[in-house]
Amino acid sequence: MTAQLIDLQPDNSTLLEESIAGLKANPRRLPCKYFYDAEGARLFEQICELPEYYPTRTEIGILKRFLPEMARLIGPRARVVEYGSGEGLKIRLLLDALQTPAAYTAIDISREQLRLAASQLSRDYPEVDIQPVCADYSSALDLPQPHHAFERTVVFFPGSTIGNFAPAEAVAMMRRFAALARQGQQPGGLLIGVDLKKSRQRIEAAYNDALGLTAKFNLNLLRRLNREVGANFQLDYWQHRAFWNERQGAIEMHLVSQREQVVHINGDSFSFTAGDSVHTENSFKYTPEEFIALAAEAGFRSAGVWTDDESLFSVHYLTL
Ligand code: AVI
Repeated sequence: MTAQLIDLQPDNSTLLEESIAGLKANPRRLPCKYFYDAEGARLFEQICELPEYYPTRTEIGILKRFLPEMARLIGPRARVVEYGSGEGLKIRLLLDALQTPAAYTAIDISREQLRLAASQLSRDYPEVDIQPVCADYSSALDLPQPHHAFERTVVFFPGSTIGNFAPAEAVAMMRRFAALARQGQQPGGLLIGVDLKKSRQRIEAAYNDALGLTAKFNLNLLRRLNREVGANFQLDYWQHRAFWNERQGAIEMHLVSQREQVVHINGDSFSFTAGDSVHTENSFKYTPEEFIALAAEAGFRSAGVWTDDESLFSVHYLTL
């Protein structure tokens, strides 16, 4: 049976309002969740394949190696809720490892990609209740209850997307995960991928790839604002910049104005001089200890941490 998509996707007025508020703020910013229109989602998939972008392949390696152990800790008849399900590749590894998974709720902001991934999963896992929900998950969501009985709820948040939230927002989000993980007959947990701190050189290379795909991904945000809310950004007047901010423990992505210019969006005008920047993304990295301390603020305790041989990436299982 094809899974019925629940559409809670915000409309363009939210994109417009949040972008204008961000461009009026000091320092100027644009929300990174808006990277993922159809083109942005496609570019992100390509970034994940790049030799410099180590997180995806390293996390998949950790999952393939340690999932039997993770699945034992999770237990049988789980309902899995994934935030930012994307192409739906990692969930297959998890569903294959779990003992009789009951339900899978996939939440993503990219509607078409979600629809496709959910229909393929419904075909390949007919015994699992697949529930696609198209939504911006950065604030609280009313999720559907599964049709199948389940024992515990496990939140799956791979890819180090938690790093795209500032630490205080990450704690607020994990508090919502904790509330969700309490649903079911038994307390559940959070299986989460977290990128590790490492050399500046290695991190900066991952966000400044030789093919320029990350630059395209960053600039695509301006293309989206032009198309969807009638902005008039000249793409060749902007340049991608990504650097490691040691004090923050985050890689920062910016779009830097290459000249003096005025941009119009829906009756508002924004003036930029050469060198002015718009902050588009943070990607926080944590040591295992730092992340365990952060998760503790949300009520979680560590039940296991797995890393690769080079200590590039970590996967945590946290319980209540
Ligand atoms: C989705 N997120 C974890 C990616 C990251 O690494 O922060 C997004 C990304 N930005 C640039 N490259 C990839």
